Amino acid sequence: KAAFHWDSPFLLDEQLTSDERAVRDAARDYSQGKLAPRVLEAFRHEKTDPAIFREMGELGLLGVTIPEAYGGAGMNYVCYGLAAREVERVDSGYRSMMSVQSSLVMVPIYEFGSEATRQKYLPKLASGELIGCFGLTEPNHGSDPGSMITRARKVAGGYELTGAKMWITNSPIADVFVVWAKDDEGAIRGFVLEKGWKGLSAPAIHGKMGLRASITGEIVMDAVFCPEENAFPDVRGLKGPFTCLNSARYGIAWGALGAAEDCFARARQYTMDRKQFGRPLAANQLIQKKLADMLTEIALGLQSCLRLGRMKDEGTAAVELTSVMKRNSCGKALDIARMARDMMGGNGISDEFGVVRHLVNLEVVNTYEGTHDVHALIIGRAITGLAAFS
Ligand code: TGC
Ligand code: FAD
Repeated sequence: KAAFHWDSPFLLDEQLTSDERAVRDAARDYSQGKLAPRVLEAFRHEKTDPAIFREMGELGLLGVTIPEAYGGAGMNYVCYGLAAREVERVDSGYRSMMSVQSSLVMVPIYEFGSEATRQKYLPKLASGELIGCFGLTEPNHGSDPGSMITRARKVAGGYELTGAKMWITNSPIADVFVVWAKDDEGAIRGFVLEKGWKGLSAPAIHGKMGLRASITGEIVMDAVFCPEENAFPDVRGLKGPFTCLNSARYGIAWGALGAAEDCFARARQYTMDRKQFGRPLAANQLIQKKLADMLTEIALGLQSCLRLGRMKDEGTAAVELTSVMKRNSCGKALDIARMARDMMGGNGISDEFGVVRHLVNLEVVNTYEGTHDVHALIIGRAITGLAAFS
């Protein structure tokens, strides 16, 4: 009789190559060894340690899918997903820092930048010497970025950018800003700005109740001059930013399940250890049902993420499939974190027990990169051919 493994029912390991397992192990060792010991203080005091970018860079965790010629790791999408899962097992904020740098800053520079722009920025972003951010959302345009009002006016030798971006991960500590704005013809274009350029500022947003280990801010542009060579030359329209989101949303699909796995493991251990009515909580049917539900959703979710990763690597993944997985992983992880919190009673409310931090983080993860409902509408449009956005 084959043995059942509650922590990996589909034997995920056996479906990975040795390279993929090595990336996963390196990301796990770093996350558990270096990130886990500092997350509680970082979260409590809303402290983002910029050194984390250099640490991740040294390990090759920034730009996992970017070719080695540009400083990336040149690995496949499965590796990227496995790394996101390990980092987010500790905290969604740390995965956020990694995925913005990798998918939302390095991917557009690699996909849309000129050769000179790639050479100038990618190696230093890969090493973590430079920190990047991605500005799409505006104060009045979140789910509907196509209505953005930030403008890039053509001037001699480049463009002048005016507008504001809101809720931007990494922006207060960023050196490089990938921002999206409409040109004189009304077409959305991408621009690479640098810290210190006249008219550019990035004030921090304080008081977040989730994702507190990851700094978030605004990007304020008051007639910022961007030279022609820092505008992406060819890409126009939402295809530009959405290409980056396809990669980041995929990483989130894996990452959110890493957070869910941590909640599941903690709830399992807690209910095995804690006794009420003279026996372990885990001996009760209601508790076992919750554990069974958690295991089932995590196992099915991880298996589907692996399949999506393989399809991305083969080039057969439709973008809507990423919406299916981003939405499923975030929604299910949020349910699992809530269940785990409940199973740990009063202790579950304490940040020292880990799960409530995942819970409030996952509220954010369920919202950014397209809300749970917006992804339902993307899937609904693919099913019916009818767009329900407006
Ligand atoms: P729609 O008509 O759907 O598309 C306009 C153009 O874009 C193309 N396109 C895509 N291209 C590549 N990949 C995709 N996934 C694409 N989806 C659409 C499409 O083909 C079309 O091209 P063209 O050439 O025909 O013009 O545009 P819409 O305005 O109707 O879209 C509506 C909707 C809801 C799908 C879209 O706006 C949306 O996804 N909204 C959600 C916004 C969002 O996800 N924002 C994320 C901001 S970044 C962030 O949150 C980072 S957090 C990071 C962290 O900390 O980890
Ligand atoms: P809204 O679009 O106003 O949505 C509010 C509610 O209305 C949601 O429930 C939504 O599902 C619903 N809704 C919207 N439209 C419809 C519709 N047509 N039908 C039915 N329901 C609808 N953005 C960046 O560009 N870069 C970043 O780095 C970044 N990092 C972030 C970090 C954090 C901590 C947070 C909180 C956000 C971040 N975001 C970032 C922004 C994020 O992508 C947006 O918050 C998200 O896209 C939702 O936009 P919104 O907040 O304006 O909500």
